[in-house]
Amino acid sequence: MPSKLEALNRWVDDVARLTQPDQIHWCDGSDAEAAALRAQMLADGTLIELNQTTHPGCTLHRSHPSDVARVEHLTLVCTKNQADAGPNNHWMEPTQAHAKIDALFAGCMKGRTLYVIPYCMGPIDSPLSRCGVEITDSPYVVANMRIMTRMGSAALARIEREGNFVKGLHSTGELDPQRRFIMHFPEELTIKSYGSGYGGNALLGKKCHALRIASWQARTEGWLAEHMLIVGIENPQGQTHYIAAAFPSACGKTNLAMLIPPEGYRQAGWKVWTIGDDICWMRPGADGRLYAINPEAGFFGVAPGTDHGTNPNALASIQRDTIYTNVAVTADLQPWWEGLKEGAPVTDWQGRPYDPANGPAAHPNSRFTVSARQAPSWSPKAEDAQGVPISAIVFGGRRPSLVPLVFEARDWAHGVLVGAAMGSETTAAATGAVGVMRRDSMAMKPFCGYNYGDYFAHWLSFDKAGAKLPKIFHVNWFRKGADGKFLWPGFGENLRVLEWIIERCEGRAGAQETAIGLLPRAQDLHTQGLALREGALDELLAIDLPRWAAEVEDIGRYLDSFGEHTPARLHAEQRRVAAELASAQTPQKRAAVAS
Ligand code: O2Y
Ligand code: MN
Repeated sequence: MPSKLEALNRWVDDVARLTQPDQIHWCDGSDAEAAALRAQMLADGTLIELNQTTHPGCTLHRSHPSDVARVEHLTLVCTKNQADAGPNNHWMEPTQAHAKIDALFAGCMKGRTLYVIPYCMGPIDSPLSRCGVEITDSPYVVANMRIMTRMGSAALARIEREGNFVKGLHSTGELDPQRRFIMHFPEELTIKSYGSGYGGNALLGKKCHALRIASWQARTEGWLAEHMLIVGIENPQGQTHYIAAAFPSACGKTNLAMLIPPEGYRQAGWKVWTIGDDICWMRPGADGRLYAINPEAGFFGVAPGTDHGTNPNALASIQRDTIYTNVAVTADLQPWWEGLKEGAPVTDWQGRPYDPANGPAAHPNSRFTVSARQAPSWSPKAEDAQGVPISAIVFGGRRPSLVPLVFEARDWAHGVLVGAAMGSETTAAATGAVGVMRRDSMAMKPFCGYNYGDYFAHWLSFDKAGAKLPKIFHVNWFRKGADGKFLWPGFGENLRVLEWIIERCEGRAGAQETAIGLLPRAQDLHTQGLALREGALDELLAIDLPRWAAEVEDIGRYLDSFGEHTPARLHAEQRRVAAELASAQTPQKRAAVAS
């Protein structure tokens, strides 16, 4: 038997009996195995070799045109009681769900190889890490999982030692959108995914395990599994603060995780260290602080928009040994996407001669898969078994109006309310309805594996005797002026906001107490050398009290939507902020405080 763990062998046997593969391959994660799989995929057209002079080791995969993104309406959380999944999840009763998806799996691997991928989410020797095994019939998934996780023999050894693992069963099936499901059974620590070969639907270590299943495990075991980047900010004195930040998908998490300091900051000695760009697991340490690991080992980043100007570190990372998915290519087979200044597309993401009449050359959700170690900003602390101590948690969304550039929550419970209320206003491109508020609590709406009300209660439970919790902040890089233009330049300049956040954590920066939280005054932010428009900073730091009162009322209705699962403490916090806003609308001015 390939494994010393009887339960694992039994599960592989059961799956093989159901899916009937021609052969079974246990992945060891070796270079030889990766080379053989690559050769096989180049031979059968699953991968296309890109220009090996400009992009050594890089390949391109074109997914089925109907299989290009996560599919939230087909993503289910299957708990015995529907209330445990909550109104934030699509739900199916587990017995019915197993029957439905097992019927799809029956015989689906005939003529194919069944790959067994043992993997570890997080450093292989970390007590914060958790293991899983993905069974798949896709060699492309194997190649991606090798980059995105610690995969192979070392993971198998840990699984055999611990005796438990998350089970993930995946088949690309016929890639028919009518026969596609991504099902989660958190009570059984099991995932079943059928009919998609793409990203979050197929690389089961990522969203399915590290967020949906892990959030459930985290609640049971007293930790947090979050949709957050982790970044280290080193000041000129050589002290590094680690920040965990949650933004909804496609709001620039990878850019912030790999931020390049503005020239003046670079010269002064500021450095930015990337720990992770998408997922963060946090747990209280013996000293009461929260310690975080990035459970992933690579980046599955959005290609369009990545360039020297927006994310030079990402661009530098993906010049070699990268799997590209659904990008366009130039005449000399270099990868290309919208926003890349150099080169021009001749073949689009579907392999057709590029014609602007067919839409963008690269699919808007086209991706690169690359080892995190290839980022020039990659932090060696990302391998630390105990994780990094988190000084600040930052929430943010796309809020063209109302929400200031940055504010600090007055305490943990207020911070949980701020995270619960976060979200984005829709743009015309997304839905057709402009300016509609879509709340996405802690950026976990598509990823929380249980009832959001219970999740808020879990967050609140960290505030207990002995805890030395991070401060919580909210940022908004997307505020627009009356002319519809962004008021804040964003990208590297965001470090100025992070500097204030860090100095607040150190007790060094000033702030003004307001009804919605603590805001920097203009003089508290370092804006030297920044070409802001006249009045922009005042607008970025202003609070429109009547509109905020309406916002907080809306937050109250949102909390009500989770019924009795929403903790009373959070309702009380919402009422406290509403009352503060009501009293702030009287003429008395609130005192400005310096820390
Ligand atoms: O569409 C997909 O399958 C990828 S989704 C994704 C990938 C990397 C990081 N974040 C996300 C996300 O949707 O949040
Ligand atoms: Mn994400």
